This record gives sequence, C-alpha cells and structure tokens, in this order.
Amino acid sequence: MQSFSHRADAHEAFFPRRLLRGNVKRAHRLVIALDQRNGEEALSVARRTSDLCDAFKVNYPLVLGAGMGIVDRLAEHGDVLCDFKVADIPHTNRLIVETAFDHGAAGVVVHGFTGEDSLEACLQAARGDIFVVVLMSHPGADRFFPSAAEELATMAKTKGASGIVVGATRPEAIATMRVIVGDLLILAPGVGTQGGDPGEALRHGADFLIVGRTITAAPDPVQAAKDVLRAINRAGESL
Ligand code: FNU
Repeated sequence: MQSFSHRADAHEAFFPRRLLRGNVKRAHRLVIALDQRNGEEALSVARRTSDLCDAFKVNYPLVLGAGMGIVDRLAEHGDVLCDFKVADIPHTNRLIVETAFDHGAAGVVVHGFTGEDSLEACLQAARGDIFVVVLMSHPGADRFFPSAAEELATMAKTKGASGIVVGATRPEAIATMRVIVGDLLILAPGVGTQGGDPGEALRHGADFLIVGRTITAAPDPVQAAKDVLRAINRAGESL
C-alpha cells in the first residue's frame, strides 16, 4: 500500500509540494472527506472524483455505517486517510492504528492531547502516515485547543509524525504552525461549509485542503470538486 510521503521539496514553491503515490506525482492539494454513512454512496463519489483529489478521508460515520471493509474498497480508488482522531491509552491506540493499516489505510489522524506515550504507540504501529490534530476548525475548539496547539505541533514534529491538522478556519494559526513544524505536511479541514477559505488556508501554509460537504453534498460532486480545484489553482497563482 502506498502512503502519504515526506517530500524533500516540502518547502519549495507552492506547486512542488505534493503527495507521492507510487511513481505518479499528484499535486491537487485536495483530500475529499467522505462523511456519508452509506458505503455505496461514498464509493460512488470516490469513483467519480479519484482523478480530482490526492486522497479520500474516512471518518466514523462511514466506518460505523458501512464497516471497515469500506476502507479496503476505497483504497482501490486512491489513498485513504482514516480520520479516527485516536485518543486513548497506548495499547488501545496501537490496536486502532494497526487495524486501520490492515485495511489498507495510507494514513491515520490521531489526537496528541493524550500525551507522548499515546502518540508514540500510534507512530510505532503505523505502516503509513500519522497526522496529529493540533487545532480544530469548529468554534468550540476555542475553549481548550489554543493553549495547547503550539505544544501539540512541537510534539508532532519531534516525535516524527508526517504532519498535523489545523483548521482552515484559522489561517493565522496555520502560519504559526508552519513555522513550528517546518516541512511536515499541514492538512486543513473546514473549507467551504465551515467557512474556511481555500486560498487563505493555502497562502498561510497549508499543504492540503480537506473538503467534505461542499463536494459530497453538492448536486454535482464532480463539478463541486472542480470548483474547489479552481480555487486552489487561483491561490497558487497569487503566491
Ligand atoms: P466538511 N475535521 C474538521 N475539523 O472538520 N478532522 C477539524 O478540526 C478536524 C477534522 C474533519 O466540513 C471533519 O470530521 F480535525 O464537510 C470532517 O470529516 O468539509 C471534515 O474534516 C470536514 O468536513
């Protein structure tokens, strides 16, 4: 199974930043979040948009609704990022991460607030990439995350995670985190439906946008994905 990869060129110009998948360099900078509960609906979107994105992200609604087999099936269409926000004791974390990779995941999203030992367990179990949530996109994240975010980013960097997750709704924080994490990947969810602007997130240092409902709930998901890609390309031109 191919996976998200560290890129030597991570800090070069906008477009050279990319995920690598096999020998094919892909640079859409778009991860599509499939938050449907119905597996066939998610697969239908995945089949139609696999050429328009770098990876698919699955979350609990889909695996609880359709079973973990959906990860194997989606992996036939592209890299799959399991957004399980793993946040438990090391032993349990290890089992969760192993299971995700057993099913063909390319990467797993984990929480960092459970501490170094819990994150280390995830990293040791990983057969692909681990992304640490540093600052969430929703308004309620204002309560606890800001005081911990920089420390979480530092831990992700020093422990060897592949990247971090920072809400696209918080572009200034993306810029701050970019300085802390250097060439780690920054994934930014919260674009569109949650109010985040694709260009702002990218200009402040995000590598990839995670976009769900703006694409999956659109009358024409393919057209919606193309619209997001156009916004991404416009942001690239203005850098
Ligand atoms: P959409 N997501 C998020 N904010 O939205 N993993 C975070 O801070 C975070 C996430 C996920 O709003 C969310 O669970 F850490 O429809 C959902 O799957 O575009 C997706 O990103 C956003 O979906």
